[in-house]
Amino acid sequence: MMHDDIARQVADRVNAARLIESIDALAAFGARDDGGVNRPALGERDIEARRFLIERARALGCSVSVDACANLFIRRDGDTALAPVMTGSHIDTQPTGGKLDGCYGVLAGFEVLAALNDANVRTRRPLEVAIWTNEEGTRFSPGAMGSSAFVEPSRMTRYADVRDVDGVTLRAALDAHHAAFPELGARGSHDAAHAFVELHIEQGPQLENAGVPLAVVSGIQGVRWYALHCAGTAAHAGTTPMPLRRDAMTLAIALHRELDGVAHELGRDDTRVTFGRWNVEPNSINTIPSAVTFIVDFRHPDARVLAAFDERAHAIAQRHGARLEALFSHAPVAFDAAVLSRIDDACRALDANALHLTSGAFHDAMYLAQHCASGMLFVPSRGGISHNPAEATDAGHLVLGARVLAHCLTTLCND
Ligand code: HGY
Ligand code: MN
Ligand code: MN
Repeated sequence: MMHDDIARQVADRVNAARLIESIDALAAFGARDDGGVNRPALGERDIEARRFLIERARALGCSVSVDACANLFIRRDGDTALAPVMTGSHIDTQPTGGKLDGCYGVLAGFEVLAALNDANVRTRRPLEVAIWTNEEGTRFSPGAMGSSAFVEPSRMTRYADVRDVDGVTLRAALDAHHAAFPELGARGSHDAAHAFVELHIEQGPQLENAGVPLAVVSGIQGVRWYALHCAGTAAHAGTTPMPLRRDAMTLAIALHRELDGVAHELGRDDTRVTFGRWNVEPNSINTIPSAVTFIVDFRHPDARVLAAFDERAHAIAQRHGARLEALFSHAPVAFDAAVLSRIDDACRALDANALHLTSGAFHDAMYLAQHCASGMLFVPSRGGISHNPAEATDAGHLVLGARVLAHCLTTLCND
C-alpha cells in the first residue's frame, strides 16, 4: 500500500472526542475559575500534569524518557532504529493562560500515537512526542529553556542557577521533578532526529481574518528580552521636596518612553514591543521607589531591526544611568523547505486549504530547527486571542490540525 494511503488511514483514525477530552483533562491541572489555566513550569501542577501524561503514554504502549532539563520524550518504536521523527510542544502555561497554547501540540501528538495504534500501522522510523520544559519563560527566564538545552546541553550550566520570583533555582525544581519520577530513564543520545513538526495554535488573527483553517508556518520572527534596572533612593512621600528626590519610577518611565519610541521608529508596523513585567521596591504607597526593574519584550522579523534596537537600547540605558540586562535573544528563523513541503502535501491530501505565514510567537521549533529539519503547522485562534483564559479554537479546526499532523508524521516516519 502506498505511503499516502497509509497516512490517510492514520489521519482517518484521529478521534475527535478523544482529542477534545484530552485537552479538557490536561486543563484540569492548574485550572482557573475563569476557564483558563495557570501551570508554571516544574511546579506541583506541572508535575501532576506530567504524571497524567506519562500514564497515558504508557497506556499507548510507548516508552517515556527524560533529559537533564526534564524534557519528556514519549517514544513509539519503529521497525528500524533509524533516527526518529519528532513532534510535540510544551505544557507549561502563562499565569493567565489558556488550555491550548503548547498543550494542543502535545496532545495532538498523543492523538497521532493513538491513531497509529488504532490503524494498526507500524512505521519504519520511531515517532517521539516531546514535552519541552519551560517554553513560556514566565517562571524561569529565558523562554524555550528545555528545547534550547536539548539542542545545546552546555546551556544547562548557566540555566541551573536561574531563580524564579520566589528565589527557587531551576536546579531545585529539576531535583523535585527527578524525585517525582525516579523511574524515568535518560533519553541519552542527542543524535539528530529525522525531522521535527510542531502543531500549535496561531495565537493571532490572521487565519480567522482570512477564513482559512490551517497555516504552514514558514518561520518565526526574532525576539529580544531585556531587564532595565533603575536605581533611586527610598524617602518619605510626604516630606521630601520634588527637586531632592531620586525616584526610580521617574527614571523607569523616562526609559520606557524612549524605548517605546525607538521600537516604533525602527520597526514601524511590524514592531511588537511589550513592557509586561514591573517590579517596584519597596512597592509602598508612601515611600519613593528605591528600585524599579521592568522587562522589555521586543519582536521583529528583520534581524537588522533587532540589532538596531539592541544598540539603541544599550545607549539609552547608559545615558540614563540605568543597568540593561540582556535576558533572551533569538534571531528570526526560516524552517526547512522540504519539511514545509511535506506539511503542504498533507494539507492537500486532506483537501484542506492552508496559508503560509510567519509566526509572531516564538516556539520550541525555533531551537529544533538547529537540530534537524523542522517545520510548524497552525490552526486558528478565535478572535486571535492567546495568553488569556478566553483562548479557544473551533473543535473542527483542532481535529483537522491533528489529522494533518497524523498524515505528515506518518509519511515522514516512513522515509
Ligand atoms: O512568548 C512567546 O512567544 C511564546 O508564546 N512563549
Ligand atoms: Mn506556545
Ligand atoms: Mn505561549
